[in-house]
Amino acid sequence: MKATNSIYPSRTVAALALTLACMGTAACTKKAPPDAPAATGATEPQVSFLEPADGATVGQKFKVRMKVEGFEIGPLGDLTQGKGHHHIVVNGTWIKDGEVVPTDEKHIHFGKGQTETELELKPGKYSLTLQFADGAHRSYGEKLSQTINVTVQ
Ligand SMILES: [Cu+2]
Repeated sequence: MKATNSIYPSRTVAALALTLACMGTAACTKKAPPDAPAATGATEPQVSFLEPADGATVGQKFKVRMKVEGFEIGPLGDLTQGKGHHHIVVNGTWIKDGEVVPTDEKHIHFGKGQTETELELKPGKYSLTLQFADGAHRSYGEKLSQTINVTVQ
């Protein structure tokens, strides 16, 4: 015997259908799980801009946040391999492994171990390169760099 549904008022059936539809929608729009941690052992050392995002449009004064993974922030003069400090290169490029990062308007050193700063730039398009280098400002090369582009308004 079947058709026991017929004993329910049609409104209940409609409500049930709606519930199922909602569940379906919820399942479809469910956010992807956050990035799983790297499953392959040790993380490759790397640097990255936490802020601004690549391609971002920012004001003439904007905050920059820098991150290093696998290497440590160290004081100037500490030449331990794997330690160093951040640099930002404005409209330049990463510095070859072992070369000293210049000190000029385009190359900003964060020798106090800063991981945050505020930049002030005139309106225009810029590339910003984050470059990690040791306690004597000797670059750790391209692998410890990241370049992003921003538009300053
Ligand atoms: Cu430096």
